Parts: sequence; C-alpha cells; structure tokens
Amino acid sequence: MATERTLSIIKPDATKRNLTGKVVSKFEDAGLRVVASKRIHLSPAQAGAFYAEHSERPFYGELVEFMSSEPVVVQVLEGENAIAKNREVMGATDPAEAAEGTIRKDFALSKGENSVHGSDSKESAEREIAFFFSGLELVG
Ligand code: DAT
Ligand code: MG
Repeated sequence: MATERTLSIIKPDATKRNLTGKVVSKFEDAGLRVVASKRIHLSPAQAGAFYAEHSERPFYGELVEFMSSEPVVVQVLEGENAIAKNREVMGATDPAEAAEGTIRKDFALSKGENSVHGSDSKESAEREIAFFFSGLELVG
C-alpha cells in the first residue's frame, strides 16, 4: 500500500449544521491526516466546473445549486490507501444504503445532501486537488 492524497469536500448541509468538526474527527479516527484545508463559498460556475463529469445527469442542476448554496470546507487528506479509505469512511452515496458508523449514515440528509465528497480514483484525486490547491498549500 502506498501513501496517497485525496480531495474531500464537507458539503453545505454539513457546514450549515455545524458538523465540520465531527466530520473531520471521522477522517482523523480512520488514520487520515488533513494536510490542507480551507472554507470557501463556491459560485455556481465553480461548482459546475468541479462536477463537469456529471453535466449530462438529471440531477446536475440541483447538485450545482446545492454545492453553491452555503460554504464548503475543501481538504486534502493523506494516508495509506487514502482514496479508498476516505470512500469507506464516507459511506454509500445514498445514506439509506450507507454502512453503520460512516459519515453519510450518521449525518447525510438525502442522496443529494449527503455531507461529503471524496475523489473516486487516483486520476480524479490529482485533478480535484489541483482544482482547489496549489502545491504550496499542501503541508504534509
Ligand atoms: P459520490 O458523491 O458518492 O461519488 P456520484 O459521483 O455518483 O456520488 O454523484 C455525485 C453527487 O451527485 C452525489 O454525492 C450526490 C449527487 N447525486 C448523485 N446521484 C444523485 C441522485 N440520484 N439524486 C440526487 N443527487 C444525486
Ligand atoms: Mg463521485
């Protein structure tokens, strides 16, 4: 196993309900280290660009509107097998299908308002980290 970095977003439904600390604790308890973090309010254009791969999906408009509705916390998480580990800690997209103890099981409101984003592959992790952070902002 290799040390990896992955991009995480704590979504508007979670920042709005003051759950940032609880979500970060789940990452840290799983052995993931926060090596970069910032709170930002995405414009609809920025949220749309970040989720461009979903632009043909029926929920795209709703997703862009939601992601730009309130501030988010974007973070880079580092650790052994960080990409898969983060997906595990997040739980399934639909909280009704998420395993016990996962972030989405404990905090998500619905399939759309599901508290966290996490990169799904090495390629998307690289692209998504570069979308939000410069090399200087990554502090191992
Ligand atoms: P994930 O975030 O688990 O990687 P995804 O990449 O398939 O899931 O979709 C990106 C986001 O889009 C997801 O976190 C929430 C939203 N979404 C996905 N499917 C949806 C649906 N059927 N209805 C509403 N929102 C949806
Ligand atoms: Mg995804």
